[in-house]
Amino acid sequence: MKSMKSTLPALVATLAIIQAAAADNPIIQTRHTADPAPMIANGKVYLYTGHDEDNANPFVMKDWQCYSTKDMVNWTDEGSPLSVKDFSWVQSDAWAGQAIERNRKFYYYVPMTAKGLGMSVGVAVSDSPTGPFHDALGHPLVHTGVGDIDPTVYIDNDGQAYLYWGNPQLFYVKLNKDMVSYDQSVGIVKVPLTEEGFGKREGNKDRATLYEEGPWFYRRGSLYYMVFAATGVPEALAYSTSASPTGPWIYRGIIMPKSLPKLSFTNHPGVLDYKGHSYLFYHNEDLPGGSGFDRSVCLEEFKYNPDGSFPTILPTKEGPAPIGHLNPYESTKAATIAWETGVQTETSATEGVYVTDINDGDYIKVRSVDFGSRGAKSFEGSVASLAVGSSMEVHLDGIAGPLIATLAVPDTGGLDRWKVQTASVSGAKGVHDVFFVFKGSQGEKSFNFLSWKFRKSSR
Ligand code: FUB
Repeated sequence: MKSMKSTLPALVATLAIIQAAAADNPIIQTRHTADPAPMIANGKVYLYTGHDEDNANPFVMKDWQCYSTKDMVNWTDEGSPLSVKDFSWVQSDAWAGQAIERNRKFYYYVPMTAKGLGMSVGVAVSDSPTGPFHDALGHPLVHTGVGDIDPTVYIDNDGQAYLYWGNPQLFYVKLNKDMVSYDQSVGIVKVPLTEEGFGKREGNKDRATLYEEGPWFYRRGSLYYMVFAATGVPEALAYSTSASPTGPWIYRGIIMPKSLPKLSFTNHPGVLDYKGHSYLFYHNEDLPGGSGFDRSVCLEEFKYNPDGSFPTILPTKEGPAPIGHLNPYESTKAATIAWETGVQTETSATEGVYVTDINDGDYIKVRSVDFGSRGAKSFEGSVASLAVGSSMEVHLDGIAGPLIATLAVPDTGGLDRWKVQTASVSGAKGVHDVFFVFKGSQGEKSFNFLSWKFRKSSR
């Protein structure tokens, strides 16, 4: 009979393989995120999210967050591009916004509670998709007094930009070319919420259609889409289409049903076509500590039906497959993460976003890393530490998969004193998921991790 000792390595290896194939939804694990709003710029996807503070009830949302990716699985934390503190006229509530690029400037439309006024939509502007954004006006862009939340923005092929928003009403304005004012001759238009346009809701006189909130407006081919949170809480995702940007709308059905396990009482769509693939972003409450007020952004790939209609999209634990490989020979921010356990991110004024709160046994997974046929000969990590004896193991395809490098992390003189450490590498060829497994000598906060890269073998 084989001893337990001899079967253990095989068991560990099997578990490691299962781990590598495991789930990557929710796509952000370092904090609770909500209300996803994807945007393409510079060939990348930028994902703007709300930020649910931990243990909130009701919502506690003070700032927005930004992430970027080129492969739809590894998300780089770009930090917080905007906060309610950036608006002098705002009291609280960094709710669901959306950003868009026009003439190399980025405009971020966000709903917030204005002092003495209630929910209003403001607009912030930046030269970079990752911010910092600045209040463009010093006052709300739109305020009707009737549920001015959840702005969605789109620039049509003829250059006309539209901003839709609202709960329980749906409003729009035609934005001027400056993107921070709107056509006063048209004014604020209230969309007729008809049964034909937005479906029928039973038993609610005040909300007779399925439209609730969270509109996501865009054009695909000749069809305009209004995807929205539907039915009242718990919310489904549904959609309507139109031949024109201003309706009339035709209700087309439910995309993501409500009351599925782990979905939160709200939901919020973000829809994107990128590199020939179609994606639906939404949120659930599936992270540890999750709740209806501590939500997490998730992602599914889907295919439109040939007539442009949506299929039913169900939440998965897996999320989408990678659509590209990560180049390990370019410097990569440590805050580029497909999945992690235990770590957090913070932003330094000089270095940007780094990984912190590293405890013994925590790990980061980076997916689909292409080492090429020659493979890697060394690994460099920029780290900062106040302790001696910490290290970082680099494994392939699982936390207990093949160990290709061990990086010693010395006392660098401070948790903000960065030092590039080097380790030799063996056995890294071809495409693999890479796992950085942290070994802390001091338990909590053993060291900080800023960036990494591999060096290629010469033969
Ligand atoms: O995140 C706060 C609010 O919850 C959003 O504005 C709504 O869309 C809902 O997700």
